[in-house]
Amino acid sequence: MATLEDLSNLIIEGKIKKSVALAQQLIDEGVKPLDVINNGLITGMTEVGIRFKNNDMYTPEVILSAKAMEAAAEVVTPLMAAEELVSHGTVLIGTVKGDLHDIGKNLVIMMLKSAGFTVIDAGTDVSPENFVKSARENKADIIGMSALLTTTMLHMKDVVELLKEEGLSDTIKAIIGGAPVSQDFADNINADGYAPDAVSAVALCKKLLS
Ligand code: B1M
Repeated sequence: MATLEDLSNLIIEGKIKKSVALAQQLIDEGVKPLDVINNGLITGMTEVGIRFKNNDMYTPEVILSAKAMEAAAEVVTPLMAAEELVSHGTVLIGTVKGDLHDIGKNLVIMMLKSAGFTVIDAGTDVSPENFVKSARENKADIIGMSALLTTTMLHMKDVVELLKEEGLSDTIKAIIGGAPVSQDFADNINADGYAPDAVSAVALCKKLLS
């Protein structure tokens, strides 16, 4: 019988087709979608993050793992809607202008979705204007910004300032994350919060909207 641990291992190995097939098999066998995400996909991707940090995995392997995770998540996420999760609020999330790194952002999205948030993925290379426009259009409660480059993280400040200029700072919170940013940086640019990882991002969004 297939297990969630088998799925985690397939994610770590970056086996895209097998991950999709096993996610479907687990669902067919009655495993809850949220369990597949939390204890299969995220467990696998968390291990990938640890191995990557320790130089036991390299970029191409991380990308394959992320692709496997995303493909398997596509099988599972629509079923979560069927479980009628009550939304905790709407988070618009994207990678900032000039930045194409999206593996971490996608992990944060998965975690937020599995925790019951409505998430709008603004994609990568998102300009400050588009962050604010899209947040307004989608009635987002929170804008989440991800940056992996020391050059692009500076655009986070532009989003915070634009929100203020447009009188939206009280209604739309701005939070940041990504390897080069920190709580100090968040304080400096007057962001409403910083999260070092995907799990903390969920806790932060819950705190801001409670
Ligand atoms: Co690039 N890259 N990269 N890269 N890349 C880094 C970031 C770098 C540190 C590598 C290095 O030099 N050691 C370096 C940045 C140096 C710097 O600015 N200090 C770098 C560089 C220089 C570049 C290019 C400029 C290289 C070049 O072309 N010369 C180029 C830039 C392209 C661009 O964006 N314009 C580039 C390109 C690429 C690839 C396309 C090859 C690929 C990205 C593929 C993709 O994302 N689809 C890539 C990758 C994979 C990396 C590394 C190796 C891995 C990043 C990653 O995915 N980590 C990275 C090296 C490193 O990080 N040590 C590197 C795994 C991921 C799970 O972690 O994204 O940190 P992370 O997300 C975490 C947390 O940070 C947090 O939660 C996540 C999960 O726990 N988090 C949030 C992230 N966003 C959050 C938002 C939140 C809350 C938490 O709230 C909103």
